[in-house]
Amino acid sequence: MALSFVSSPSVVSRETGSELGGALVGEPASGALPAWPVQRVFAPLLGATSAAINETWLTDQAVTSGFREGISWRRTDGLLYGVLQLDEADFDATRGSTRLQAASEEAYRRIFRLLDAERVPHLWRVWNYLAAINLDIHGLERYRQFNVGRQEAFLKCHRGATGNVPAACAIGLAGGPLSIAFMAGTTPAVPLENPRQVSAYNYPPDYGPRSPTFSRGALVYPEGQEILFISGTASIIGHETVSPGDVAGQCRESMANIDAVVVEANRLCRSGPFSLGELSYRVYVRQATDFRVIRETLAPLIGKANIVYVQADICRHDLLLEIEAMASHSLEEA
Ligand code: 3EB
Repeated sequence: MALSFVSSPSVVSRETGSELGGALVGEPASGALPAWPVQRVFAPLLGATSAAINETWLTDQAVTSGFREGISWRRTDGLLYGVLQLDEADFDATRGSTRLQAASEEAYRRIFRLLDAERVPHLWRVWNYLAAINLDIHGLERYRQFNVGRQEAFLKCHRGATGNVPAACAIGLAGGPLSIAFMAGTTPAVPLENPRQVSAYNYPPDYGPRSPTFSRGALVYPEGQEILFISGTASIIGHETVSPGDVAGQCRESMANIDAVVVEANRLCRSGPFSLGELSYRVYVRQATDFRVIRETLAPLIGKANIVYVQADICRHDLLLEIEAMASHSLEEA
């Protein structure tokens, strides 16, 4: 298949020429990073046999790389993967904007400029990480500050902030810079929404002055292939958190939401239907003490799928976990 995804416990640094980019998730012992764009997700792995895992996108197409706008990127003819880190301390808070808001807006503006320059206009999937995501500071929770900056960039760059927006996750880490990885393509994504949930871009102002700019999932089309990205998914129905304080209940609601996005995907997909058992999952767990209950509750719902558990913060105080997932089908076999 043109684009594939591999997971390895070691810090792979020898290039084979087919790497596009990826993520290093966990708390690696060594600081050595591969030559391709890698997003560092510095957070404890739960239930893993290694301190860190390297997740890498491989391609059988020719790649070129670059560094521009502070973005480390690598691309094929049809798609581009990039990673950007911004230090909030490099930005000024103004009367109307916090440092994080300014950094978030700048990050997305840079991404859009790069995509314009590289003529890879369609943003497919974004992975957002920021420190202290639930901290209320300067009168607004940091996740909400991020949302203001992100939406502002979408609007100012004439991309619109509803409907045709990327699949995403936005996760809190203990520290570190604002870190954003993204995959974009020359062909449009088919955005997916969840009929059980209000679209995040239509959330009411109870969740902050600007709504989050993401879709619940996306179908994207590297050559000969269909990839399903399911955005970070939590225990939310309509726009409200359900089962606060009940971690098993939140597991079941999150999986019901993922199932609903898969049903939507199967209504619109070009390949055969996607199933929960074939997805690769990343589960963000707020409290490590909930890990066993979460693993036991998810096991019968997910089957023997590939699951990585990471301890990290979720964007609402009352959410105890968030689950993202993806799968790939070949269109030739369909
Ligand atoms: C939610 O459904 C949970 O701000 O990019 C999930 C996925 C969530 C992505 C984002 C936030 C984001 O609102 C939080």
